[in-house]
Amino acid sequence: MSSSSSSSSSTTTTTTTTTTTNVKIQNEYLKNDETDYLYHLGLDSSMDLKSMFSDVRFVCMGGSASRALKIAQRLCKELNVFEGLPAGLDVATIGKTERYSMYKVGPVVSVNHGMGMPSLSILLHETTKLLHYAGAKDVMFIRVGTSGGIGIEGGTVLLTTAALNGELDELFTLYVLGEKRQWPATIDADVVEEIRQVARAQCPSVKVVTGKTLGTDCFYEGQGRLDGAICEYTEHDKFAFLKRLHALGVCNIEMEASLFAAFTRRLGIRAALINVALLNRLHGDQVTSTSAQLSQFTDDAISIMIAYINSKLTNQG
Ligand code: R2B
Ligand code: URA
Repeated sequence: MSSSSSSSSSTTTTTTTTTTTNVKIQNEYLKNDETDYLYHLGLDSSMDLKSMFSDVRFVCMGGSASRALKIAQRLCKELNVFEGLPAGLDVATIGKTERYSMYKVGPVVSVNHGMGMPSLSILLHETTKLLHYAGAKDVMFIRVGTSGGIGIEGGTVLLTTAALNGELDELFTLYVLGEKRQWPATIDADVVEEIRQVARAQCPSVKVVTGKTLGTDCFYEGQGRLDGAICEYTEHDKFAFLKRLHALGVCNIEMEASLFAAFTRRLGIRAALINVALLNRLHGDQVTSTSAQLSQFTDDAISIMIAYINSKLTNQG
């Protein structure tokens, strides 16, 4: 784990990208003229997706619909390239909201992905196809979420460098056609460093660290908690597991990182994971912070994300 917090230097990385890259898909079957229904989003490829989404440069993803709304509302006020909505108006969802709530503020989409990788997977596939059909270029996906820290206190923001699966490998595992498939689940080190520098300069009061993340399919047993409805291991086993994770450089546990890192990597989409810890799992399992504290924790992670987006949009035009 490396750490940067408060007071120090205020250098902001500026990287200029000169080439443009379309959002790619890897599926020969979709290269025909039939309409592709993005069922869970309530959108389809026969719509004028180009006029709606071709300018998208960032997709912000968080678990809950209320976080997607909060991010959209903050983007309206804080995004350098967006002049805000006329007084009295609020942001509105796009498509249907049964499963996901999507908003667009200038070149930034904010959408929730639900809890866990199955829900995130649907969103990643459909959002990627949406942006592909729309002809969007140089798009970056950012997950801003919550997690349980390992050796870091509640309120600390972790920038993930690599995500581990249940076997503690830096891989995402998925069973496809009855076979186990695995892909690397790392995050581009340059992206991590860029965000760390922006955070240090723009959000100096937030404690920010970099490290690995364990992505699990279960909040309770999968994360070694002692407070689930079922627990078939001992407290000793739990701490041996957390210490093993810590020794591997894992600083937090959540439920989406491995898929997020691997999916974006497979399609060459720039990606970042900005997760705030809600608690230090070495001290307990229950999330006991007040709602005001929890809200501040996520606000801080969102502030870092928006500062980073602003730095990129300002530097690259
Ligand atoms: C973090 O928080 C959620 C579980 O409470 C899950 O989506 C995650 O990754
Ligand atoms: N989200 C998780 O997945 N785990 C935690 O401990 C806290 C939030």
